[in-house]
Amino acid sequence: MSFWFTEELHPYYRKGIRIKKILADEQTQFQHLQFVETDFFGKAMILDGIIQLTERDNMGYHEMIVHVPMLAVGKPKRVLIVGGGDGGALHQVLRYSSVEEVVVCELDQRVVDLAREHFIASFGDPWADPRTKLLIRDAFSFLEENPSQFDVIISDTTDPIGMAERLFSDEFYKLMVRALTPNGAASTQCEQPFFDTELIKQIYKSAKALTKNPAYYYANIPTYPGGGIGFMYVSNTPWENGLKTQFPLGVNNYINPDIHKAAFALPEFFRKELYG
Ligand code: SPD
Repeated sequence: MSFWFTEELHPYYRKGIRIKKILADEQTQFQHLQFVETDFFGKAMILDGIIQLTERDNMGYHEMIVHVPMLAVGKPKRVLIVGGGDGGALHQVLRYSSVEEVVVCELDQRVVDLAREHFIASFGDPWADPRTKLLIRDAFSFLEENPSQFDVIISDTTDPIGMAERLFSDEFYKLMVRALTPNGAASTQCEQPFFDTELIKQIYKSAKALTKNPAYYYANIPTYPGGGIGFMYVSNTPWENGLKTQFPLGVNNYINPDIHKAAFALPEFFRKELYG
């Protein structure tokens, strides 16, 4: 027997999916962690009542958050993933033969352990790749203490609630840009144009003060509020550089050259809000 799961991230908006079975349900040191089998979206991971990813629609999120900065840089060698304990972004990063090291800075070991078990069919075991270096710690303090240089930084976070709120602050963007190589690029989970306009404007302002070519782009993900989510591209290197780079070996299920370009086209109300 299946039942409805309803998510309420915003007090004025709800969405629901049907769940067949709860596969894991535990309170970790940091959060309420659930893995479920859904009716339509395959397995899903839910943190504190908010859907983080499903097997069926995560490709829009992970391919876009990873390939846009990676392709812009060309041949990235060192990559940092902030959060990302589910392994979806890591799986995409490892497709690049130029990558020598990927540091994943994830707060919650249980997310990694359970995602490794439940998402093996989708992501394989990217944690076993010798290029992967998992650090179980807070990414903010990691960046404070390690101004070391990464070619690409991917901020694959939860929503700006609780501990994650700092990862959407001007201070975090300063630390992140300090940790990028001069022509490196970052992409960050940057929420929903309808619901989070002011937050996105603030983040764009920070990114604009720190780099020459920031830009906002968007992907369709039915299980996120509003049916999709946006990303902030943060770099001195224009994102358009990536349009000339070949995709890495392996299969894309969301990104293609048209989507790559079109993702940066914004609806007029939001384009005006963001770029004036
Ligand atoms: N409102 C949901 C936002 C989820 C962002 N985090 C996704 C993590 C996938 N690796």
